[in-house]
Order: sequence, then structure tokens, then C-alpha cells
Amino acid sequence: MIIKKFIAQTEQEAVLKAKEDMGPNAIVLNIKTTKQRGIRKLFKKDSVEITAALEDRTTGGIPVNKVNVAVGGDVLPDEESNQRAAIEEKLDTLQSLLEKRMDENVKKVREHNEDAKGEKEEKKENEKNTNVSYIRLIYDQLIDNEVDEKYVNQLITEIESVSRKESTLDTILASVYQKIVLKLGTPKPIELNEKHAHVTFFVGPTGVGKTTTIAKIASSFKLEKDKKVAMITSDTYRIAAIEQLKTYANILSVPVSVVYTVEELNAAIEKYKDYDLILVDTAGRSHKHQQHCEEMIHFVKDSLVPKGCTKDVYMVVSAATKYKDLLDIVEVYGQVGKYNIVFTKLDETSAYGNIFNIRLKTQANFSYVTVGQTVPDDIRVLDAQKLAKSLLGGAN
Ligand SMILES: Nc1nc2c(ncn2[C@@H]2O[C@H](COP(=O)(O)OP(=O)(O)OP(=O)(O)O)[C@@H](O)[C@H]2O)c(=O)[nH]1
Ligand SMILES: [Mg+2]
Repeated sequence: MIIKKFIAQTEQEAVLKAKEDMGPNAIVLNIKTTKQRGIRKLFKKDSVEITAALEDRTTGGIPVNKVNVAVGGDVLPDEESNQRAAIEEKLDTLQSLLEKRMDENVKKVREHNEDAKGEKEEKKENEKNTNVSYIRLIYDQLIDNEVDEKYVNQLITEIESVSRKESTLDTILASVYQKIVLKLGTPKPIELNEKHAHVTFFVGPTGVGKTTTIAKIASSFKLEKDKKVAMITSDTYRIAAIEQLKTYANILSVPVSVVYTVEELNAAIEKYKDYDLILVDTAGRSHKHQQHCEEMIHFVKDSLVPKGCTKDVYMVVSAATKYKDLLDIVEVYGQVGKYNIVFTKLDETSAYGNIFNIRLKTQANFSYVTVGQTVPDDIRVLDAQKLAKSLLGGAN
């Protein structure tokens, strides 16, 4: 499939440009109107950008059922096809859902072709149009879920190998689903160090749920896995922050230390070095306040862990934050060095595209997602297959 963008002053002009450039079979995938506001109106006219697609008949396709793909891996040999079978099973519900919605589209295309063509020609045209309709449906679904258009186009281009004229909705859908799962990668929840403490820092903007997430994780390690857990907080900025963490620590019967400087932090880590897990809470800072962010970054980067201990950083961001702000946040907080991502507040949004966008943008590993305010229940390790299914319109 070839995908191109065309800009003109009206939709008709843009479509005309697309047809001139790509031929009469070009199909419009998306239309975006940019309206000029305020003083710009005087200098610039409104414009329309269309994304057009054309099935590329020169590339041979590989039906998806000849390729085995697994989470976090690449193309696999036949003996590892079990994983793929599991993926396909998960597609069933999703496929019937999309098929239902496709029925109307396909019927319309057929009715149109019946009027205009001979039988053989009509069959060929139906196959091609149905194929493009499938892809368009998937395209719309991903855009609806706020997946960045750039990444949607990337996915669509990548599945061209399965988009042959005899492709069915399930082969196209399986292909795009598998690609999304692969791109999401394998989530990395906290892994303890066998002999010494594993130190984890939680950083991120204000109010995203860092302290609550720490309490959820502490509870899981202490109560379910019977591990020795300690907490440290450097959030001496917000008046109630220390009390908040102390309350959770008391309920769970875990020690907590309050630190004001990197030296005090290092001393606290040293004190708990024989514990299994040390959770370090930091003050939420606006990514727009450079000096505050630099202080926090220095705190995390300059801390030292005793010999044998390991250290990890978890960047906590809310799934309900606008994509543009998320981009700024990961850029600023990304200065802490290597980090994993925790997405909070999935219960406050119904479009999960940002999660996918941020993974593609940062390539940082996912870890946990949180789905509500309740401690300790509302936390999970991110499920890439479930997320891929949601992005494609399946039930959560
Ligand atoms: N809906 C929803 N609310 C959440 C979730 N996680 C945390 N919260 C709520 O978000 C609010 C802020 O949570 P905190 O844990 O204090 O956030 P924080 O990042 O530590 O905040 P600061 O320390 O002030 O930067 C609280 O009301 C939490 O109950 C979640 O997954 N879903
Ligand atoms: Mg906090």
C-alpha cells in the first residue's frame, strides 16, 4: 500500500491532486482541515490535508498464516507457532465486532459495483475495494483511539505485505494486531535483586499517582510476596506528602525515612540495603519549571546504591494527559537516564493511543498500569495483547 498526503485549499482540490498523482484508484483515508485563527487569517488561508492510499500491485504479499510472530520477538520458526495461536484466539471477538461494522460498508461498495460493471470485472473490483475498506476501518479505529497519525500510517504501510487482493479481514487484522503487540514490547515490572536491595525511584509530574502507585506496589511485595520492603520519601515540598506516605507505611508495617538531601538519601539506602525492595518517592514537579526538575533529576542521578544493590527509575505519567504534554514530560524527565514507564489513571480515559505513542516515541519499557484509586487492588502489569485489542476497538 502506498500512502501520501496532499494539501490544498478545498477537499475537492486535494482529492483531485491525489488522483492526478496516484491515479483514479487512490482512496482517501483521512481528511484534516486546518482553520487559521486570529491574525493568521489575514496572511494564511484555511487548508485541507488529505491522506490517500493506493494498493501497490507490484509487491507480492505474504499471507499472515504463513508467518509466526510472538510478543517481543520477530519472525519465528514453525515449532513456536503456539504463541501465535494464542494471539489468534484473542482476535476472535475483535474480528466479529469489526466484521459487523464492515458489513454495511462492503454492501454499499458491492451495490455500487453491481450497477457499473460486468460480472468478472465486478468480482475483482469488489475484492480490491473490500480490502481497502478493511484497512480504512482499522485506520479510523486507531485514529479514534488517538494513536498518532504518523504511527498509524507506519502500521498501515507495514501491513501491505498481507494486504493482497484475496486477504480477508482476519488476515489483515491479525497482522496489524501482531505488529502492535510487537511494538509495545514485553513489559518489565520490578525484578528483585537476589542478594541485596533493589532500589526503585518514582518520578513524574504533580498528582499523577506516584505515592499511590508506591503504596500499591509495596502492598503487593510485602503482603502477597512476603518481601522486606522499605520506603523513602524526598517529597518535603508538599505539606501533606510525608503524612500520606507514612499512613501507607503504617498500614503495611514497613519503615519509612524522610530525606532532604542526596547525602541523607544515600544514608537511608545504606540503612535498608539488606531489605528486598526500597521504594523512593519524589516530589511531583511541573515539567515546565526547569529548576525544580533539575533538582529532582540531580537527586535521582547522583544517589549512590551500596555494592551489590541495583537501581531502577520508574517514570509515572497519567494516561489522561494530552499527547503534546506527555511529549514534553518525557523529554524533561527523560534526563534521569534509563527509565521504565508506569501509566496511571487508565480508568479516566477511553482512548489508549497515548500509551502506544509514548512507547514508540521513547522506546522505554512499560511496567505497570493503574486503573483506579483503590490501594492495593487497582494496579496491573501492562498487558500488551489486551491493549492492542483495545486500540483496534475490542472490548477492554
Ligand atoms: N482515577 C484514578 N486516580 C488515581 C489513580 N492513581 C492515583 N490516583 C489519584 O490521584 C491523586 C493523586 O495521587 P498521588 O499518589 O498523591 O499523586 P502523586 O503523583 O504522588 O502527587 P504529588 O506527590 O503531589 O506529585 C489521588 O487522589 C489518587 O487517589 C488511578 O489509577 N486512577
Ligand atoms: Mg506524592
